[in-house]
Amino acid sequence: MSPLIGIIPSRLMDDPSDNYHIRAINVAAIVQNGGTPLILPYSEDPALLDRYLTLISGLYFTGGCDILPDYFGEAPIPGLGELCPSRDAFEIRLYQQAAKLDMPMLGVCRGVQIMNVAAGGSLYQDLGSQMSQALVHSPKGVDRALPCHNLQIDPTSRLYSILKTEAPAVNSFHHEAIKKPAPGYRVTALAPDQVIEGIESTELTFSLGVQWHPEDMLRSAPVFAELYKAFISAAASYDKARCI
Ligand SMILES: [Mn+2]
Repeated sequence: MSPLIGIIPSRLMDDPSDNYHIRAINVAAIVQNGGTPLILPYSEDPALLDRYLTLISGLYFTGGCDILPDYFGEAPIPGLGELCPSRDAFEIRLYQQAAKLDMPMLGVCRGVQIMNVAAGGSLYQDLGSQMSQALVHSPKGVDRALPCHNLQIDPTSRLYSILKTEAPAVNSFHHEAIKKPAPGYRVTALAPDQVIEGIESTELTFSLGVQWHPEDMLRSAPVFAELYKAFISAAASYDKARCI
């Protein structure tokens, strides 16, 4: 049976419409690669979180706004962008509980950043002001499917075994990035300026994330569908093991 994948929507702190947002392309990436999507509204209620975790077999952390630097022990710098503290708190709690269950997790862009922070790592709040040699990682007004920079993928990584390519060209829509990878995670991909573009857990069965947006490139770079297939296949195995 197609595993239920929890997808976390985005929301902005100062949005007067008070809406959740989910890009349809994120839902399509799950559906087209064999998952059943379930969008998870935020909650501080531990009972509701537990209920979510008993329903789903995989967690998909999507893109969105910046992360409260307090979570990695820093004060905000002027380059920090829009925040959503209620999302940060929800995702960190969800990550930590899902990690205890060894539930498969996939993160893209902000998604990999929040996974890293939840697991004890840190971020650059703003590459442009904190990393002098950084290339452009957030080009303005470009098609989201267009590549922006290349990557070097570590051939010994899980990510490489999924994508089977060492130097893909990827899109890039971020100004934050992983600074210190969390304990229990390894770096899997670097941009030419050494910005970390991928990490994966060395302890959990399937917990990995990428800094680019594979969901926007599934037509131009169909190889990125393998990332979703591998994640959803891990979720299917998790679901099967739980039912025994
Ligand atoms: Mn980038």
